[in-house]
Amino acid sequence: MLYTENQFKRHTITSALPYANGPLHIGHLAGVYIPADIYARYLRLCQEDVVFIGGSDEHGVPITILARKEGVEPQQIVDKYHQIIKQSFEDLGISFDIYSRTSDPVHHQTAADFFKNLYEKGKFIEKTTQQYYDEQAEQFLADRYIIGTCPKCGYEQAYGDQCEACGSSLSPTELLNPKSMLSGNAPVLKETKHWFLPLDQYEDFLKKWILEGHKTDWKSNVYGQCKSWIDAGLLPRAVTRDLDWGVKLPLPNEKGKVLYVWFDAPIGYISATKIWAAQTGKKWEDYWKDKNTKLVHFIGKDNIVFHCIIFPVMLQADGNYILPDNVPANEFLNLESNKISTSKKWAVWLHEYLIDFPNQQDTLRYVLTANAPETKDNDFTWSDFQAKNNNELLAILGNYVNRIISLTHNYYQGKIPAVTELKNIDNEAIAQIAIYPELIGKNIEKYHFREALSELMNLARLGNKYLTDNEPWKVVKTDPQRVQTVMNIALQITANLAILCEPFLPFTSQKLKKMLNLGNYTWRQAGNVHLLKDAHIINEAEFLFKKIEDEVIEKQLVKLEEIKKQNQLAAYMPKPVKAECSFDTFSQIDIRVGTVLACERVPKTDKLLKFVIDDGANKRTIVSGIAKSYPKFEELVGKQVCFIANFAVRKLKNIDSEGMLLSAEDADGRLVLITPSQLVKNGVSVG
Ligand code: B3M
Ligand code: ZN
Repeated sequence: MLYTENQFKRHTITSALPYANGPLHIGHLAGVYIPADIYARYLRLCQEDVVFIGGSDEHGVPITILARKEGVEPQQIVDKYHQIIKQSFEDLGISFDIYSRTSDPVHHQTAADFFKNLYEKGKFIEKTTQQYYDEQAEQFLADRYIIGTCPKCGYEQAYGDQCEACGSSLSPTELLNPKSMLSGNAPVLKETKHWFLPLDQYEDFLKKWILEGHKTDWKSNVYGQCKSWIDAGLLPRAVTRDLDWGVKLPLPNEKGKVLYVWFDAPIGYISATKIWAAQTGKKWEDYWKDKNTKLVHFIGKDNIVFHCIIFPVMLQADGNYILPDNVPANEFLNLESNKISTSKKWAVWLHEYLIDFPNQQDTLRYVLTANAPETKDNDFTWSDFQAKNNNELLAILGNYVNRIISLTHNYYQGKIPAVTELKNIDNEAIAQIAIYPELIGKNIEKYHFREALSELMNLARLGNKYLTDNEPWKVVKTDPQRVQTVMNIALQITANLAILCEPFLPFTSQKLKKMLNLGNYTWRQAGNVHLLKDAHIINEAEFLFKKIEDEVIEKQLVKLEEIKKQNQLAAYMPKPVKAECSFDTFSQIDIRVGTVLACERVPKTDKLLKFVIDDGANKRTIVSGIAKSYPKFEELVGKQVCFIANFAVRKLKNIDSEGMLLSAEDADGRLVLITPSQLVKNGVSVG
């Protein structure tokens, strides 16, 4: 039973099917999967009938492009990443009822049948159009096979189906200066037939269903994006492609065509439900065709158009399906103030996190919920991760539990002491405890997971304050009867935390229940001080969280620095060559070779080094701004360097600098001194 009005008999919860062409990262988790899991776990604790659907999206051009790059078949790519993704979801406690995959034959059949049904109802527009074709690769160019300049924002790496910079949904023929991703050539236009979903014919339906029907209950970021799509006017959308990887088009005589990945992928939710229902003896239609079912899609903001416009139009065109009741899409999570990017490897990968932070799944769940980009993009930093673990989870929840369990063993050999007499302070605490199930539950039901989590932590703060205000460790000497009451209530608060933290921190909930020897309770059974009976025996304390030390965080930051450097090098483009200059002009500059005799930092500067150079005739001093590139500058002594010998003397930090060392600026901004490839006489000219 829920706190908000709920006329539904059951819940179908879906979470975006990640492309099986790479591992999961924290952006996926914060944006989609942790909120979805909190919601599903909570509904189950409220004894609702729930199916929570996940799966790998195994079609689409990103996968075939990667397969081509690695010289393997697409199936090998999806087999590899489906397994990695599935396992890492399990390891993080994402509690899907099924984690399926769209290369499954049941999905191919379901998607083909879905298309065929709409086709036979005449719901598609059949059009022969001009499509971009790569004559060298002998392939039509759909979606990510073609890049060009976005007509909306000018981004030069826009894909044929979507511009990642401005989020616009595009069709390949809209791109400016299109180029094939296969051969790099400019493509030619060639005739081909495709089937279009006439979104324009559903504008009135969408206006009524979304703009009127979901004006107040859908998140403003979702509603706003839908409104701008609909107001801009919807166009028919091709739902087939000239590709060979995907769900084959179920029409006779139409070879070499598949369903567009964004047509088949959402049907993956339905096929996964079919598979699950067959495994559990349920009827899948109850979860997709019964108006008593509440359908909620958890996605990131880049998937809004597909889940709020295109898929609902498909369901509406079929006529037998329910429509999503809500699509609480999150915005994006950034990493250390930069956009998370799989291609740039700028991410914290879930499978790597689980190795670097063993048994600390709940720390990641906690931080990504507390920082979730629920209404605007947000930032993940390793320092905040450490602070939330040490100053919140460990300090507020972990230490409280450890203290109360240890005191119970010290004072009562692990037995729950009976309450003796209740004072005002106790009744106030009891009244407070009673409100938390509803306070947290209502926030979860409104998809306000950050708020819900902070209320959970307020219950832990209540426990800490109750304990500190009553100081049982002091009072026990003089009034052991009083301490019995205090300890009982503090333990009951711990039992409430064990139940109410489960949606957010399932691993912690399990440990708490084990320590308290507590069975499984429903959500509604929390909110009171009778969960632990008198004389009930609890187990020994175990640590819920461990302190994260600075060096652990430093290691992660070094890892990111390395990635940043690799990206800078990969993205490096040499500056354009300067305007032409004559040999005479060049020959006025006198470049020589010399040996470094001494090198030291210039005091009170962080960039300057003072060199003494043997220039073959004399010793000369040169000041150079390369200190940051040569932290171990003393190693330069004895090295030969090239320098401009006939610059006028310049006073730098009160030092006469007689020339300029030649250096090259690397892609990451590091200055590298230019030296002769072999030992030469000091003073020789460089020409
Ligand atoms: N794989 C896109 C994405 O991962 C797509 C989601 C499909 S949900 C049906 O953002
Ligand atoms: Zn754009």
